[in-house]
Amino acid sequence: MPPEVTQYLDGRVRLYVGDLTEHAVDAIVNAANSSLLGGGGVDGAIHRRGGAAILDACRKIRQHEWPDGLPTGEVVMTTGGLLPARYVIHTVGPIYGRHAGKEAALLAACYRNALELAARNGLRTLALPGISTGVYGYPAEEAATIVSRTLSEAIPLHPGIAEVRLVFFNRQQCDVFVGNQQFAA
Ligand code: AR6
Repeated sequence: MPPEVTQYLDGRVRLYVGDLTEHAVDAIVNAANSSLLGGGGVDGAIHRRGGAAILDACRKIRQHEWPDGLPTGEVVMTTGGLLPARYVIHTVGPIYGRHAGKEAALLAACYRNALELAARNGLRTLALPGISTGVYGYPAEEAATIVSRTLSEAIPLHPGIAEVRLVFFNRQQCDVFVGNQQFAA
């Protein structure tokens, strides 16, 4: 795993460059789509490396909890299968420009709800990708502001969560985040 780049909020937020699926944390967060049945990007990587147990669990969630698909901003949790992470928290980010001005609120909801679900399940370490900043077209600069503000509010509410890792696929994405973040001092 590549080394940590930098940290915020007394080390409770740490930035990494590399592959999210390599992180041995309590849960990694998947930037899924509402079908929960897989896709490209980080979603594809998680299902490939995590194996069939994740897809099986997603199918059951569709059957029993969300027959019409997981709504944008909501979260569900499954096994991590063969991943080094114990669990996967799946969320659906907003598609940029498709939510009538509610994109920022929906992106914030993904991060806030993922932390809440993790805390409710007693998880202590989490790793998240740049939700919506790939196929879903969210500008990375805007996402950085929203994510850093959201974590600044949410992390103090969950004393049990020791570490939130933000994992960027390459150095450039990480640099954009650092240049646009607005973490509380
Ligand atoms: N590790 C870390 N970051 C990654 C990885 C990885 N292995 N792979 C991609 N990224 P995306 P979205 C980065 O497109 O925009 C899927 O098909 C990537 O560079 O994975 O929320 C789903 O099924 C980008 O910065 O997710 C949905 O249909 C970020 O992860 C749709 O894409 C998110 O890119 C969701 O689109």
